[in-house]
Amino acid sequence: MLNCDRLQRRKARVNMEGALVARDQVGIQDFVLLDSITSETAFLDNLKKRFNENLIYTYIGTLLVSVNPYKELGIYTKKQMENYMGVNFFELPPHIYALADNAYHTMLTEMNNHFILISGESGAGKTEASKRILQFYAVSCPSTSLLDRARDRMLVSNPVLEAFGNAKTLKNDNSSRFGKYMDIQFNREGEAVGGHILSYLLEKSRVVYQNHGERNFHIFYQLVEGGEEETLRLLGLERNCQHYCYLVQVRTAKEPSDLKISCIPVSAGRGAARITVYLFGIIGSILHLGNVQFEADSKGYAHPLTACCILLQLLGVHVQVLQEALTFKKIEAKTEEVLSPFSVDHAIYARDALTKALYDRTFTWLVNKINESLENKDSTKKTVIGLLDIYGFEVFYVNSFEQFCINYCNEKLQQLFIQLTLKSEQEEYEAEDIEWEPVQFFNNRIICDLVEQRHSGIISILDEECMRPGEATDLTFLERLEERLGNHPHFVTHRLADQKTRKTMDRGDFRLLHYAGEVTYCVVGFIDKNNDLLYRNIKDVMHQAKNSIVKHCFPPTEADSKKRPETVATQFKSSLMGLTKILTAKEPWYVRCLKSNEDKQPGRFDHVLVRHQVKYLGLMEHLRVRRAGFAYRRRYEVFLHRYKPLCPATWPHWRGVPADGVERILKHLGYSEDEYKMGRTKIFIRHPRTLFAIEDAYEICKHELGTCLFTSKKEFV
Ligand code: AOV
Ligand code: MG
Repeated sequence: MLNCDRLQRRKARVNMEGALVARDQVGIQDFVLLDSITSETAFLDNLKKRFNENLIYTYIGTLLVSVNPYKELGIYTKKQMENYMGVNFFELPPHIYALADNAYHTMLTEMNNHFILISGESGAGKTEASKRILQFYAVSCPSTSLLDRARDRMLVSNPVLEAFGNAKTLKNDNSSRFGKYMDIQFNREGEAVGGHILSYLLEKSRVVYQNHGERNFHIFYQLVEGGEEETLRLLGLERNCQHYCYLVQVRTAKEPSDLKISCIPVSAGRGAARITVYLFGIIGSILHLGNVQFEADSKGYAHPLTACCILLQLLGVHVQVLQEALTFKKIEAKTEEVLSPFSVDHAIYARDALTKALYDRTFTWLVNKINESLENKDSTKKTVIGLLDIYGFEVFYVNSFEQFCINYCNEKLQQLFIQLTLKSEQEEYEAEDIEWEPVQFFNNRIICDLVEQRHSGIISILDEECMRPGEATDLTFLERLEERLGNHPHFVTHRLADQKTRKTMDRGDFRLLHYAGEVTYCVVGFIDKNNDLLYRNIKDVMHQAKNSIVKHCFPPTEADSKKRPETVATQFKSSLMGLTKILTAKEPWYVRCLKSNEDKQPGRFDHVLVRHQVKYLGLMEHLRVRRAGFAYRRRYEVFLHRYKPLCPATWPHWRGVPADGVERILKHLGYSEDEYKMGRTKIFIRHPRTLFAIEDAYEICKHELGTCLFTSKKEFV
């Protein structure tokens, strides 16, 4: 429900100017409203013109396009937030706050769930956008001191997860290396009362290896360079990143993420200090583990060069037993256990597998811990706004399993966007007999199928190879791909490279023609990373740990756990299907982030780069559908039920068919026939401004008549 102050402001505006379209005078702020932009060139010119004036936001209807300025613009102040509170889209220049505010008010009016899909390639500004939205809700939503805690926890969870889940890559100094979906829960009064975070596939290989010019997760540097003396002493760490194999990188200047950590990053309630000690104990022990080296004896078997006694203190594991687990594999024969010694390479592999598992499981533990602190146990009805901020599409010089998963995730989100906007929109017009000139678009379903289809997709083929331990290698996997997918229009191997993309490639590569561009993947490591094996005796040692987080992260291995665990890619595929389900049950809002240039240069607009993104994100198609289409549609009954007080003929009862009642209301409000269309079961309204004007009239009418006259609550279903 709108509060009175908000209503007064709205009313004043409506009285003065109707639903006026405000202009910021530079270019066009909503591509839909002005018909002069039909070509891609005009579209780009408009974006550029605005960008040059520091106007980074432009609408396509209710979709927000954002171009990364790579500089502070001073547009996220408290004053700005206040300006946008309770304001309809077109009354002020486009802003992320306008979108956040409209999602919020629609949620409260319609009492249903929403989500904001923030997409764009790596470095385009998704994480920044998601933070701005969260901050906006923290400031704009009503709150009581009791609720402040829930709100504050939501805000502090962000830097904590960024510390553990973000890292510098060649594309972005603060790149998200995990996918994040956060539900913000609101009560009927619009107060933020709780939240829940789902995280998706952390790029854990980064803990043990980073490409040249990239870094490990921020938390390691924050600890080593920013941790207090006493903390470092307890962890046995030196204040020098170069000392740690997992962090050794050529670094030029201090990175922006080198924040000092002086406070506990987990609001864990009672025992927080102990938990922090355990948490940093794990981070410290990972650095120590990375420095454990092995030497070969005369038979070529691995022996640790140094005993890493500090691990006893930090993890609470028996060092001798751990060292044994890193250098021997336990094989269960019929009656006894046999120890099979590792080579040096094998021992390093086992060590790195442990480190990755330790970090990954600790990250999951952290997300769960944050969720506990955000949980609202109150059983009253809540509605949610979900914020989706994932890792963007990325292409590096060498692309591996991680990029394959990240880019697949982006294909899925593009597919969802297409489903929800271009496809279903057009199908609905057809079903409703609305006259319609179909808009052609590229449907990336074909690429999603190529990756995920059961039995014949890349993930299935990879899983099949993973089922042949000892026989399958990365190269046999590549052979299977070639045999089974060689003819697919979006799949290229070195044999066919010249014909399909006119670019040669290495024997160990395959190339996918993604919606956002070509990516060449190197198959090395695919089988291993997908299997993600961790030897059982290592798990057992970790389960014995005194460090309670570690113990929790490694539950006892079941004696009869002969069943193969799901592979990484299959788990990821299932989690993305789950995400799609969560999202499709909610009302969507879109933020499409564009990267302005590859060099992170403030204010530079690279025409070619932006044009490419506009193309693959399907923005022109979206504009065409939006412009020719209708911003709003509702079933006649629902529309009539809500707006019948606006017309004497329909208030308090309309006895005829609902469609006629709706038409009476629209005629009474003075709308001409080109502003709406009557479908079979629904009313379609062309411009959002028409809808906003009707909604404003409704709010004023409701205020004047008194809320008691309204059947209220569930006007919208
Ligand atoms: P991403 O989330 O889309 O990439 P970020 O949101 O991390 O990208 O943005 C990258 C960098 O661009 C930020 O660290 C800021 O320096 C700058 N930036 C982005 N948006 C803005 C803005 N609105 N105003 C000023 N600077 C901005 V990735 O997580 O790599 O897919 O995986
Ligand atoms: Mg990000």
